[in-house]
Amino acid sequence: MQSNEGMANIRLRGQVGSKCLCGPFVGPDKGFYNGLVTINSTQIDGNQVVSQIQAFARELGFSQIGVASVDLSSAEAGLLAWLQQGFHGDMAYMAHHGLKRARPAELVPGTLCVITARMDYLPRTTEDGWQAVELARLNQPTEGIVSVYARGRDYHKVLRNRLQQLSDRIATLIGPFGHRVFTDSAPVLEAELAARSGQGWRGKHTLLLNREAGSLFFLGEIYVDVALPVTEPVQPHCGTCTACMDVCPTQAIVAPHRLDARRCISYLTIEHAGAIPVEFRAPMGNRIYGCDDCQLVCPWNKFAQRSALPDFDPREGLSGQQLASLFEWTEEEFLKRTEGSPIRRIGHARWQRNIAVALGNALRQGADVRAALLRQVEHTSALVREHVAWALAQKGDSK
Ligand code: B12
Ligand code: SF4
Ligand code: SF4
Repeated sequence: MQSNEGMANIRLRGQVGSKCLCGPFVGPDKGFYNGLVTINSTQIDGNQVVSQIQAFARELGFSQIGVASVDLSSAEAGLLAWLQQGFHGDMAYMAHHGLKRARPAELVPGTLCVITARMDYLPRTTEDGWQAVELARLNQPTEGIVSVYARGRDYHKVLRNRLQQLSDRIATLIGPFGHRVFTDSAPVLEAELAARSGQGWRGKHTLLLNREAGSLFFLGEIYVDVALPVTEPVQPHCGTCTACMDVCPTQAIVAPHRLDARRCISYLTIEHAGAIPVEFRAPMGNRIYGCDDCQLVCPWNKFAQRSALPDFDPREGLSGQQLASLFEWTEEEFLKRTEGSPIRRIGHARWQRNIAVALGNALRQGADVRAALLRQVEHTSALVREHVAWALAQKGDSK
């Protein structure tokens, strides 16, 4: 999925003399002793504060709240190994901040703990048996598949806004406190923080998984300068299952909990800016933005919960659409239709690059899509032209 981090880096590069990505908190002094949070010389029961935060969070559409400590030192070696193997590909932002990603108190000095939040995104109108419906789409070569998370409003906007509202409500409870909200917007090990605070366990596909909610939820955090009592992690429940690893079309899950992003269709269609390596074009099938396969086959996703918010309702034109008609969108139409959607970030050329690959795959399966491709052979983007040429070279039965 496309992270906001790249964009945040660009914005923050202009900060003169700032060594830290985010400035330190400005807020009153706080301490924590025997479950009591001391704020402005008043002692409050930390557990009660956390329960109250849970209640606020539910009203705002979040599904669960946790509290993690800032000690992620045991994750540092794995993070470094992942980077050293080059698994991040050209997501330079993943390497930029080194170990700050695993050190919340270095990213935001003064952080004493992290409030973690998760928000379900399965659209409200989703029918039972949706996993089978989504898997069946993969066998409709002329249909373009946008992954479920990206069919509605951009989650960065939804979560950031609601995490800020949550912070404001916490302030009404405990008074002013230092905080920063994040959702995929800064060097933060989100899944790791969520796992440590009991939001679920890390599946073999690396995503966070919950017994009552599967994995179709987003994560967000509030770094705070109040030492709240941490919430306990849960046991993993993958057992001997390897369904996600077995189904992955590009073998991106190279070992349990190890993802080589360079092979992942989500990375290739969203994060990667250049040409899609030829070896991955056929396995992409008709996936044109992100990929859900490892989640669709996960047995725990039969417990995935519908979102409490209308924001993730699918927009017209982003599911059940024919590739040929999506390929016709002009840049203007693309910008109009993807306003407020995460898809907008990849831009029109990458969108068309992805669709061209899917059309080539459809052509190979005998679909009559040659005319749609021929209309774009003179495309102004060299990137799109090359993918169109590849697509037309796929052998099919159509004339
Ligand atoms: C970069 C990124 C991607 C990349 C890489 C994904 C990855 N697994 O690393 C790409 C573009 C492929 C991607 C895809 C997707 N993403 Co994404 N992504 C992120 C991002 C920005 C950072 C993840 C990260 O830190 N990776 C770095 C590795 C090192 O971290 P790690 O997996 O935790 O690894 C730990 C261990 O497994 C071990 N380890 C890992 N590799 C190795 C290798 C070796 C050799 C060793 C020894 C150890 C080791 O060490 C690490 C530390 O303990 C997060 C947001 C955030 N800031 O956290 C969202 C995030 C993880 N993505 C999210 C989503 C929804 C997706 C997609 C489902 C979107 C889609 N439908 O297309 C897919 C799912 C693909 C998948 N199976 O993971 C959600 C996940 C929510 C959830 N329920 O868990 C997040 C949390 C965003 C959010 N705020 O909601 N994503
Ligand atoms: S998102 Fe798709 S390509 Fe990436 S690991 Fe999961 S199944 Fe594989
Ligand atoms: S598919 Fe199986 S192995 Fe993969 S995350 Fe789900 S339960 Fe775990």
